[in-house]
Amino acid sequence: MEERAELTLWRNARLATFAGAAGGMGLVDKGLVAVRDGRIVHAGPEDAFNANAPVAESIDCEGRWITPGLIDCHTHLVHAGNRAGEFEMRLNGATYEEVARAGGGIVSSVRSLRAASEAQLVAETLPRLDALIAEGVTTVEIKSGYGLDLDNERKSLSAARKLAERRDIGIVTSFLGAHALPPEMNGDKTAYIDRVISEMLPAIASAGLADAVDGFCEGIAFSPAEIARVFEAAKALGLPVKLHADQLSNLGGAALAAAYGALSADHLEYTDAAGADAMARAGTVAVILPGAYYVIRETKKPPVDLFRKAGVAMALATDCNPGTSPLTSLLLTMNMGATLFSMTVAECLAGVTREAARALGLAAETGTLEAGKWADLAIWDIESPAELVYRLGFNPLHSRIRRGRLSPAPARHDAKD
Ligand code: DI6
Ligand code: FE
Repeated sequence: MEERAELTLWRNARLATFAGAAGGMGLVDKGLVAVRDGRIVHAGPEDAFNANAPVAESIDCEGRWITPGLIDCHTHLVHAGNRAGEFEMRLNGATYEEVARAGGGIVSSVRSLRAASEAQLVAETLPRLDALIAEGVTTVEIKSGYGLDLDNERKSLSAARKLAERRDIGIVTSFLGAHALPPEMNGDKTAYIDRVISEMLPAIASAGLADAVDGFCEGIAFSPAEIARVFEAAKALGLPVKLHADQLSNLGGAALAAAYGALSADHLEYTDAAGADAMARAGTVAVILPGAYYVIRETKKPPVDLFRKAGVAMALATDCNPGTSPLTSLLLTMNMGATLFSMTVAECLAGVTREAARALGLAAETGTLEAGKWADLAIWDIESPAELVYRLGFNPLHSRIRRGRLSPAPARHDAKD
């Protein structure tokens, strides 16, 4: 008889699988998740499951809800120091653009990151990562973009990769060399983009440090033509692209991202109908980032209704960064998505699971409870999925399973272990 690896069962659970018809949560009342070798073999009604292998362990979930492990698909988690001072400037009336033009903003985080060692970056980032993990996050995307030269971008992405050795979590990296112009380039954006394309990107790609290439298309950052050059170079290296698009103005970033078949276009407050249609045709996910909208007191909302009408998938992410979104809670992010942008409970939850996986090109591996995918689960002490979106500042996570294994809860604020 064929030897089969043993099964682990989570039974007597209610499931939000996010499988099946788009838009639905795939709810199952008396559900069971069966796992073998870290992958789901069944996620559905308990009575539709026949164990075809020895059961190593059977866990009674006592009616708790199981969702896919949460996915934060847009973060700048690796950074050094903080910008609370700038926050105070903005409280006194300065705008994000004014702060940036006065030499603050991204460039001040560049100074701090360049001064930090890789080990310091890892140590500084662990408490932020632990805050995400404590809410059931099993996959996190982390961008570079505060190094802005080869050595420092490499250090930043390498620190991101190292986090996966320190915690039980999936880390996906994006090279964001085209985030801001470093001061040593003296305003020469063309020369900097030359450097990104010919020096930084090839070295980072050949070191395997980037899973995707990102850019910031904005008046205070790079033009569509400059971003297009970066995307051409990424394409030539076989790397998928994504874009910070239409955050502060409409430069046609969403359509540009779509033209390159981007995995996602992110922010999108100023995206118009043409941009949304282009994204729909390309299958580019709209990553909505309410933390940044909230912190910079933006008043123009991302066109959620246009995305719905056009059939653009929507994800939600923290955009955790020291300037515009010092946010390390996907639960709060969902509440903001609902309260600020009128996203539904199903949209918010799909936005941090199924659609977030899609935004990272990981839809075949994670993001739903479906046979064949990694057994990345979050188990919750709640009575309905809406509770995950409804509360502010309360964390009902019961346990977190990654690749079929119960993860120990991280020691909060302990970066030294
Ligand atoms: N858009 C943002 O919101 C962040 N980066 C970006 O391209 C801001 C990053 C920062 O201010 O440090
Ligand atoms: Fe961002």
